[in-house]
Amino acid sequence: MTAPAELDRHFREAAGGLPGGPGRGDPAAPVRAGSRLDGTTLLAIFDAQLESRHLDFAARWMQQHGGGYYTISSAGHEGNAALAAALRPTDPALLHYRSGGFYCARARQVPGVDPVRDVLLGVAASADEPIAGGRHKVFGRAELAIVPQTSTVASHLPRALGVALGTGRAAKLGVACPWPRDAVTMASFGDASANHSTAVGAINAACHTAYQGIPVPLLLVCEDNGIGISVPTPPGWVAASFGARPGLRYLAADGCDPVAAYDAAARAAGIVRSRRRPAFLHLSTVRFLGHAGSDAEAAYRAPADLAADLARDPLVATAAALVGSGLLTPAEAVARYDAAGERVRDAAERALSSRPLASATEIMTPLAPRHPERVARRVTAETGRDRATAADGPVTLAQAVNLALGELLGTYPGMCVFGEDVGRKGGVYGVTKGLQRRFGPARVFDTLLDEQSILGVALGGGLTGLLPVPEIQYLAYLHNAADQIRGEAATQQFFSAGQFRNPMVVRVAGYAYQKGFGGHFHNDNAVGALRDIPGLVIASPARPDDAAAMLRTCLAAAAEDGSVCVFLEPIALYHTRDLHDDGDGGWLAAYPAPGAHVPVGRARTYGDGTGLTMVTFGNGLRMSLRVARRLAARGIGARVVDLRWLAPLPSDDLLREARLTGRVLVVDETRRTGGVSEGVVTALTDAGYTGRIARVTSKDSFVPLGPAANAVLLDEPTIEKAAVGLLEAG
Ligand SMILES: Cc1ncc(C[n+]2csc(CCOP(=O)(O)OP(=O)(O)O)c2C)c(N)n1
Ligand SMILES: [Mg+2]
Repeated sequence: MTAPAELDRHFREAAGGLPGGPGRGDPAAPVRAGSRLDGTTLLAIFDAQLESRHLDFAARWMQQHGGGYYTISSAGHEGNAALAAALRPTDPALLHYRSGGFYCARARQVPGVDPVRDVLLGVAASADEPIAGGRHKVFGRAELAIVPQTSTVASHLPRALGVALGTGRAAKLGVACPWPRDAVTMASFGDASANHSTAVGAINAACHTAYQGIPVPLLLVCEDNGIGISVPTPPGWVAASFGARPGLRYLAADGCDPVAAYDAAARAAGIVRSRRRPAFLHLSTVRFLGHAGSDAEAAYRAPADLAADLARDPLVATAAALVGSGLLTPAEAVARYDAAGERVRDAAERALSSRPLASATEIMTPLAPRHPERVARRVTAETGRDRATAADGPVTLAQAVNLALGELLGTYPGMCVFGEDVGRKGGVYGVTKGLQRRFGPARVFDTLLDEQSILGVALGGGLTGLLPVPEIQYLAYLHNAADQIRGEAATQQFFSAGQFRNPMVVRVAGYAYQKGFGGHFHNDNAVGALRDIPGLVIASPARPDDAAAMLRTCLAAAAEDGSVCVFLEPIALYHTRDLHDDGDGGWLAAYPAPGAHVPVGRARTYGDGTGLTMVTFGNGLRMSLRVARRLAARGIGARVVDLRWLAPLPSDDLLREARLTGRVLVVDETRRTGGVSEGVVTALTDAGYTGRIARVTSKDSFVPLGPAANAVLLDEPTIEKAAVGLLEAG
């Protein structure tokens, strides 16, 4: 491995040994014939690169002293400082983890930001670190328009697309956006990451969008060091993959040469800004210090390759450009390097004694803030305004959601409804019918068939001030994009101490019991993948009136608290009209009055029986109510609790209703393992409930096609039998 000491010695020798340049150069003049880069800017780039390099050395030194927790370095990638110089500090940036040069360069463009302190506090995992508050080592800062990223490679690219689309859309809709209308959104990533399906999907979505003439001001930057940890990228692959994509302008440059990198970046940024088309900037770089501090690079890289990389050190190249244009002498270049080193080392000593995160409360405070009173006030204020959409008679679940979406689109100017088939067709089940006609294609639109990109548009849109309501056509299709909710949406406030938020309400059609439309993918009941995501709100309405009221709550919580909400709609109940008997209209309900809402985490109880408490949700509610009537005929009084929220669970309501009977039957249409009932039983036990508990669930199986589905899904006879059994047991 190229060790820090070796890298340090090489720079001193190479920069110090540069042939002297001409007499004093003019800092205002281009540093190279035909280039747009002037001397002052190149000096700023150099200073940023020096800081970044010394930050990498300091991170290792801090680790050795037991006070540093992150050693993935930017060494060899410092050419990205030129990228920052070619962009505006108001251009939103979603950065690769080797972006020290970029960060330090952008910080120089904004008064009051000390990038050295920021980065070192991040390495120290200090609570005083300005963006993540020590929760992760990230490059991010609101003042620098840098949105912090997680460690999942390429997972930020769908979001970047959403930011690029959102900046223009927010301006069009008159919604306040943190970034200007003509901003270029920049996202950088590594060469191996470029192969990740998330990257490929997002880039494809950008091309697909631009191909239709829709503005996509997105600059994609691949920092290609030729390797991903230990696996080489086939030479030429990145260019071959992205060099000739329809709708994507491809530019390449030597990322180790600051002048070439700057000129290419300026050209690319200019194209994106003026034409509102995506561009792919391919910068070749080198990687020093291995993949991370623990990486024994010598095991998989030949000494000759390491030596070849060293000869391309971007810091030496910048020093050479400065010396060659008479802006510095070789000795001055080295002195500047040493001065930066001293500054960084001083700051590193201070960072070692910085304040760590102290408690779970402190860590979790920004995770998912909740202000129920403010949410309630917002619902009342907002929905009181638009009464035009309220229906006269009772409505179905699908109609209620449709009316509520219309009401809320009329209420929140930044709300956008989008997904597969939601626009012209109005959704597979007609839930979004008529909304595009009423609110226009800027607010209600069809997307391409890619759930990761749909969620990415929401993730980025939320950052730009929009209130995204994406639709996932079926619950099964959420799973191939789950990381966009789990790793991205749900972590945004956590990793930015609440400075960035991506409010959204993800509507998902789900659960089983569809008649005549079978198979696993249309009858998925797997909610376990959502229930363990910290901070996520999961709404699971069953009744039409609750659905509308809960959608109001979710939009208000998203607007007020930046909440990430998943709104699970039971497909089988969309058009259900009756409860007990044909024609009884028992599953219809009046559209809720203006201002009515359901607070997050509040259940609803039906009946006042004292024999047992049936705890349920979704299709289970209808089955339980039907069973309760039959039990009543047998002299058994049941009360039925509809949870309505699967996260956070309505624990207080649950405990109260459980204690009223001392016998609880959990009626759970999801699976026995990983399903909702496990959480309900645990919540009751945790709260000190000591009565009886039983549960009935669907089988631990996928749902087969046709009538065979009934063999694995929970049904009413099973519920009834369990209820009777519970009473017989005492
Ligand atoms: C989705 C995902 N899979 C695997 C990893 C583990 N991982 C971290 S970095 C990396 C290599 C990335 O290489 P490249 O994109 O070329 O970036 P470089 O480190 O070379 O700059 C891998 C496999 C990850 N962070 N995320
Ligand atoms: Mg790489």
